[in-house]
Amino acid sequence: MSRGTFPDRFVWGVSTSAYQIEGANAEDGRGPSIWDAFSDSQAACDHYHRYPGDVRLMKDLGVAAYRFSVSWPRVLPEGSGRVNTAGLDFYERLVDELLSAGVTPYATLYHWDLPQALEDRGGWPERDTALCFADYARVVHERLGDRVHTWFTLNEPWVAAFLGYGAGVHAPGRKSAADAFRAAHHMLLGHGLAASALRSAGAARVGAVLNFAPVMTPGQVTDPARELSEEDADAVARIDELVHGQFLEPMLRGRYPERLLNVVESAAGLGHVRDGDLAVIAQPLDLLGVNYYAPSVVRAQPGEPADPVYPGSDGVLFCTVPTAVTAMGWPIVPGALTVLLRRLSREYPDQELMITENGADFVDTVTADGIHDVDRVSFVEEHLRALLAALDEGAKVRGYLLWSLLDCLEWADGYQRKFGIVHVDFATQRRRLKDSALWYRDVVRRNGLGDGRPKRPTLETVAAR
Ligand code: GBH
Repeated sequence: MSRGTFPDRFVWGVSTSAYQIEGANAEDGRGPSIWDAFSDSQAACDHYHRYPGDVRLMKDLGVAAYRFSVSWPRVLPEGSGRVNTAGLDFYERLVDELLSAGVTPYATLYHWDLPQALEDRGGWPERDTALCFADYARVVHERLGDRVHTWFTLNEPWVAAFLGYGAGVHAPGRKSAADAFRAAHHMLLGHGLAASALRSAGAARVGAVLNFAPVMTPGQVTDPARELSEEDADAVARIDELVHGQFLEPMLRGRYPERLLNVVESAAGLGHVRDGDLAVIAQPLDLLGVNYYAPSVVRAQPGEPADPVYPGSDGVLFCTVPTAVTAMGWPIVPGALTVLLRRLSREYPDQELMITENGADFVDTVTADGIHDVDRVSFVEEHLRALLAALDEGAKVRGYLLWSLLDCLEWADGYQRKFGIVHVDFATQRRRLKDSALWYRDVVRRNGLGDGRPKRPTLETVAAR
């Protein structure tokens, strides 16, 4: 059992993304993004105007790091070519504010808000978008590179490609497996080109952020060591390659998983994967960002048709499990984070990691005397214990960035989903710290958890029921 303290210099922070908090979508020369047309963001958190107050909140919380994203269409309204200096000015003001508050900025270059102009030219399924992305990375680094030392290229390319181009539930709402695979490859290529551009421009640390939903059977949710039938093992491996291997292997080993290539080929052909691309994609990564929310629970089910989110998933059934869930209905399985970090450490032993997102939406109890979100406190606490277990085993996890600082715009789900440790009243834009923010401040201050036991049933107690 771990003592509950984290390594020296462990980085505590919070994460957000541009489209989810900034608002001001038509201000100071920003061009439209694919999300403007897809969901009406209104003012979001009006962070574009309220960033000094938001930075003050971070300072009050005592966090060392803030991961935000840069809006591509704010910097390049047409996606390429003309630079909108007013857009860069905003990020410069934000970064300066952070630095003077003692908060280290971590910049993500792409958190899903593709300039609409590039979508009009074919979007990520077109190779040219990858080249434009590298140019954009250069432009942003040129302005901020003297002050921002940690850069993430992409956030969750799987989500952007497969929910955006494959299943059509995210912008730009296209529904084609071929487009999704082509988009994924071009995002990887864009990552590689941008990473090498950042590196040659002198960036200190370059990383990428992937979404991880450890794939397990219902039996493994309660007993991670459970042996699988051949059929279930195959179902797990196929989904794992699609969601994780498709990105991890090219980025970290310069290759695609063999079996996945067959799926890609039958959906999209392989003409878009050119000689030399994988070498470009496999840039050394200083930091792999790990976003973890929930596992994917599957088992083999002969005859089951493919899920549109997961091309080639015929014969795989996505299951619900009798664990506690968040308001989104996502199963709460902290132990899956330990399993995930153990696996990454085993397969990519030299790779430094950072938890770049973890958190949950719950229905908070809003009262005059405070905002009570005991479920969120329990969620984060249990995940931090799961992280400690992995750290004790030697996982190279350098920090934990909680999603999210603010209640914000949850993409296609709108404003009803609350992931913040700070409550936002969208009518007045008033911010109020939730109990979880006060609790997180103590964790950060102590660099560790108290002695309190988690309040929610753990994996073990679920198994025992
Ligand atoms: C993150 O994505 C985002 O980076 C962030 O912007 C967002 O606000 C946050 O999480 C909270 O959602 O088969 O369609 O049900 C999380 C992405 C969520 C990806 C769940 C896959 C299930 C796929 N993941 N999801 S689906």
